[in-house]
Amino acid sequence: MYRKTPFLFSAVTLVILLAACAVPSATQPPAAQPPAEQPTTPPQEAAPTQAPQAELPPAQAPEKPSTLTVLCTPQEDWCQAMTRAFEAETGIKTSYVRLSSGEALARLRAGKDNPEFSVWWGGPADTYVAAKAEGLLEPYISPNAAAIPDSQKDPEGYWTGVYVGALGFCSNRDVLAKLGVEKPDSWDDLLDERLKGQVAMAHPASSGTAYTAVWTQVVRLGSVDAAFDYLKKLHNNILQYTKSGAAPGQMAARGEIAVAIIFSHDCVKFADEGAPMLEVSFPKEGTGYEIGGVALIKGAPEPEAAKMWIDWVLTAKAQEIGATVKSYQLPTNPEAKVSERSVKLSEVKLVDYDFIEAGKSRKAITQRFEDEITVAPK
Ligand code: S7P
Repeated sequence: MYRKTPFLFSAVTLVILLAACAVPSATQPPAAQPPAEQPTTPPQEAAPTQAPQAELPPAQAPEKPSTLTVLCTPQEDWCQAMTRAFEAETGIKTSYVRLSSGEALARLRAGKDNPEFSVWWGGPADTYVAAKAEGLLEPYISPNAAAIPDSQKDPEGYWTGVYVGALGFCSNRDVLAKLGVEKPDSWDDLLDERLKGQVAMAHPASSGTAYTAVWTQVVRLGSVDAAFDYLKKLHNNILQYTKSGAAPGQMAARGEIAVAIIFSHDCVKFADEGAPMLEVSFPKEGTGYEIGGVALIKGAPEPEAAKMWIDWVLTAKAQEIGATVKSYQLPTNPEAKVSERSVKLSEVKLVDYDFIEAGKSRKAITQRFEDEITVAPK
């Protein structure tokens, strides 16, 4: 007995086990009896309580975005180079519409309930601040934003800085020589009577460049009223307020005016593109500067592609594309190579430009400019 009990026990156990294995699953016909290796089958196929597969949504990998529409504010050729490079790298069909900052803001406002763009790239940050306040942007903190200095991004992720540039005077040396006027190095130099009809800037309502010029007066002179007193005097010498910020630089290149108030990098671009008579100078009292932004648009029709764009434009590689089309803004990614044609900020006196204050005041100031300056007689 002592020797037979274990054998009997094992035999019974074996029979029970075999019987258990032989019981067909409630959902499987006997003919489909699983072979011995069946336990490695994914649980959803073996579980008898599983709902029939036909009732399940098909298991899908997240769909790769296929298109992206960028609202692009810098120069046309840079918009082209960036969208082409992004498309080549990601396979996402990428198109863009180029609009000046103020126009871009107006277009976002108009399309608030049905946005036509997914991401906005370029143009001074104060317009992004205004767009954030109007609820037109969606926060997105890209993992790549960690590389960008805190002073060049919104802490809540509504916009992130992609480049930096300084405002300057872009003079046509030949025209100045004919007028007998020295290259300007002060804001007051632009008030010289000999420069009547020889100065141009854009309109701050449409142009971020021009808004930077106007806010610079507010900062350096200490108040909005003082800024408008200066702008009224300057108005006497202004030939035209253009729509786009860089256009006065082209007027200077054509010899239509002596001095354009534009971002200095745009002047260098035009000089390198065939207008060597153009020369940059900076006002000794201090000048304004921009942080060009990028932002996800609220209600973006292509949010995943837009986030991929934001991640990408913050990389050093993407920020080095500008110089290939002679756009010499300073990259915000410290790893990106800086062109020797870029402005050296350490050599320029900058005013203490507060992008938040500038952005908040944008609407009131551009309206006042329209009411008091544009219509003023000369
Ligand atoms: O041309 C490049 C650039 O100067 O253009 C942007 C500019 O604000 C857009 O043009 P508007 O002045 O017409 O708005 C700048 O961000 C950028 O550096």
